[in-house]
Amino acid sequence: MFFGRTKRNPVRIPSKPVVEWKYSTCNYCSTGCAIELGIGSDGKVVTSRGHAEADVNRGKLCIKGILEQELFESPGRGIEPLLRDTTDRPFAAVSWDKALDASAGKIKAIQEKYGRDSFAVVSTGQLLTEEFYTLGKLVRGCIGTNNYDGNTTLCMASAVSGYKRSFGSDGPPGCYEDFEHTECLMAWGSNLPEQHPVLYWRLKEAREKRHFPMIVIDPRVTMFAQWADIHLPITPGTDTVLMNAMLYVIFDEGLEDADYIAKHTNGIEQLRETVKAYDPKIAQRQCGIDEDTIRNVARLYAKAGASMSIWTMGINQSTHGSDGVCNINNLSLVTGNIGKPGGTSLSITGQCNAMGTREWSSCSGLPGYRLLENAEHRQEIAEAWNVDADFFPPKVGLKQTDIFPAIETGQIKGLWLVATNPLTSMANQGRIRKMMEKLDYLIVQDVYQDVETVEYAHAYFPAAVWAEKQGCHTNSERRVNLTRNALDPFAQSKPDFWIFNQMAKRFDNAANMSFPQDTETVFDEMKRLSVGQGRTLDISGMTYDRIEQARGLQWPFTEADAENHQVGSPRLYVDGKFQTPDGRANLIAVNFVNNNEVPDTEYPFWMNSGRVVEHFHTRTRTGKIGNINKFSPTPYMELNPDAAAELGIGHGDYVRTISRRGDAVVMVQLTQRVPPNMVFIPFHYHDCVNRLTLGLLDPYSRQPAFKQCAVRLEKVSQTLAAQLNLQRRAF
Ligand SMILES: Nc1nc2c(c(=O)[nH]1)N[C@H]1C(S)=C(S)[C@@H](COP(=O)(O)OP(=O)(O)OC[C@H]3O[C@@H](n4cnc5c(=O)[nH]c(N)nc54)[C@H](O)[C@@H]3O)O[C@H]1N2
Ligand SMILES: Nc1nc2c(c(=O)[nH]1)N[C@H]1C(S)=C(S)[C@@H](COP(=O)(O)OP(=O)(O)OC[C@H]3O[C@@H](n4cnc5c(=O)[nH]c(N)nc54)[C@H](O)[C@@H]3O)O[C@H]1N2
Ligand code: SF4
Ligand SMILES: [Mo]
Repeated sequence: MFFGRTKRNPVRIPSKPVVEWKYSTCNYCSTGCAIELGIGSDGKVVTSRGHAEADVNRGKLCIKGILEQELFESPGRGIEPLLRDTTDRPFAAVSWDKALDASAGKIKAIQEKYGRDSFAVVSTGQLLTEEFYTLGKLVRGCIGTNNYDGNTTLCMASAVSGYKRSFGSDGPPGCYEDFEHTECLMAWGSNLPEQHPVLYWRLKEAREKRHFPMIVIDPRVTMFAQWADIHLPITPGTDTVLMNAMLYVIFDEGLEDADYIAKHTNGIEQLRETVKAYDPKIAQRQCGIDEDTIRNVARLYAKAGASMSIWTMGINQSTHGSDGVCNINNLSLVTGNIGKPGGTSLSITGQCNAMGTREWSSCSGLPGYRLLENAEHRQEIAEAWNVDADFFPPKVGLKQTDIFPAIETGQIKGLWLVATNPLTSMANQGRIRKMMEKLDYLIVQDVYQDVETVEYAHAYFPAAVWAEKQGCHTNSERRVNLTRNALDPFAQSKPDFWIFNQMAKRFDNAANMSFPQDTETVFDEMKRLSVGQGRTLDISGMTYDRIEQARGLQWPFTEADAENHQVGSPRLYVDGKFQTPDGRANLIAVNFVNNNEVPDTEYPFWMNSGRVVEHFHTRTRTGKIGNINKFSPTPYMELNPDAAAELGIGHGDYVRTISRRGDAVVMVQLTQRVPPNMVFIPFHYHDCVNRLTLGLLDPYSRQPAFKQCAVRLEKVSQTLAAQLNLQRRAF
């Protein structure tokens, strides 16, 4: 018996003959999946697949990775360089020489008039490592501004700062394989199944083979929380209280690893003293997790043979971000869970190459984790680059979140944005807009010419995207992986690498320096700078071919490792020696001070923000791929049905969301995922959540607390709101 049509035409999938497979690494999240791009007879990419032999993803890709090849010819791509004198005039298309000459001229004129630091550069975590290194050489060695940072300040800065405070150096000490050995996993403020889907799949596989307790700490009932054994719906911003209460229980019940503490750490007395004030009886009232559960979780964690913590933005994007990271490290250290299989403190990175920029971009110092504050380091790099060491500042300059206020106060007059879209991604958009208006000169270098920030640009540089370039990424487990260029750059766009090299030629210092024209030579230069010196970041044994053969190699990877056919180093600090002067890790006592904007009678809801699986950041890429954008083309919020009923708001209604900074009209999706006093809004949409956010800064990392502020909701005319949102839906 047939229903519907009796004569069915079978679905035909057109064959896509592949002439060659090109090796590549996904350019979205930091999981670092290896991709093979299938090139057709016309030289175009016709299909892609996850690399079956890559340890990271073992053939898998998530929805973003599998459709990533559709980006190459997506709408809005930058075709040619654009210039204009003032932002109220239309752009004129110009040659690369003209765009670069004009921009270099403006940079120099601003610096001559207002000082070298009056021109700032803000980059990203999404370029290739060789590009980061070259940009660092250009900015620190030629342009010479100290106001140079990246969007990683919105993202990983607290993890970097916490690692440095605890272990004396940045660098996640664990690896994905730790899932296969751990006996207890705590996930702090991470929604792994949506934000790192293939990594979540690795975790799920490990738990299917051998069950171990999984505890998810998140104020929302995320997909991750739903699959956890224990979900701790913490009061926003109070993770450090919960951690202190766990430490209280661990010390109170003698569950610590006294031997490890004595041999490998400093600061135990202060830590013991500080956590005395966090008896779970008292702490439960602050963090919203009841006393018994705190004790239970502390025991599970401390008694397991190997325990690990992973975390992402629920910790980093907080006024206590850096302290939260130190306290996660404290939990690991006092229980001896560092450097052993399944026992670690692993920050899950965000962007595909946020690690590469941390290692090599010179944003927070000099290449290879060198410090501007260290005269020897300045001298080493000065010699390697052939620059006068006095040209380098002896202290690191402003972070991205301080650069923008410095535009407001007139200290900074010019800005070069590389692969970041701050008009949508920074907190308090209204204020950012005012800041951008004040710039004498703005260069935007982006794959797309329709990104919001271009509205304020004087110059637009069209960049080649991902697999139109060649170079490396480093993922969350320190694995360096390669992208071979599969295609030529679109229209007149150019690889960022080429743009930096061309810009360098226009600065006097470059005459005595070398800017190699291919990324492999740059990689060799980085290798030389990574050798020995006692730092963990050693890539001297890697080559492009070896990386491709191994489908990614984890640093440290020395020449001796290469000769011994090693596959890289899965873990750091295996011997309990840290990167501090005496080789011991620091236990950092952390006190909680409640300095957030919290809900009150006027603004009764917490506003939480973050991501969904189908979109990436400001949607410049995923918003253009129909099969991705269709899942959530409209800005929406998660709202609890009980709260909605009280306000007379229905599913699918538009509401005006108001904070002390601004307002945004957002569609309501009713769900029990959020508690009645919270709304969650994905941050992917322009003119949406970041019109509302406050973005208080962490004192150490300068990272904004995107996850906490207070809002109220108002009903609005549904017809007007629908019209407004229709305009915003599509690019
Ligand atoms: N699909 C997709 N994947 C991505 C990205 C993307 O845009 N889209 N971006 C990449 C990047 S750059 C990053 S940084 C990562 C981010 O990855 P995640 O950090 O996993 O993602 P978020 O949704 O920003 O935040 C995670 C969770 O933090 C919770 N949270 C909020 N406040 C608190 C709190 O006070 N305490 C705790 N414990 N949790 C809290 C939120 O409810 C949210 O569920 O994702 C990467 N992967
Ligand atoms: N409210 C709220 N705000 C947040 C967050 C949050 O959770 N909540 N998360 C924060 C975090 S963790 C992050 S990482 C930031 C991200 O914020 P942004 O960095 O502003 O976001 P993206 O959309 O990734 O911007 C990257 C830009 O680079 C372009 N691009 C891509 N590839 C290339 C390339 O190869 N070359 C060049 N030149 N351009 C390229 C893209 O088109 C895009 O315009 O947002 C932050 N903002
Ligand atoms: S999990 Fe991350 S790296 Fe892997 S395909 Fe998805 S977006 Fe790309
Ligand atoms: Mo991020």
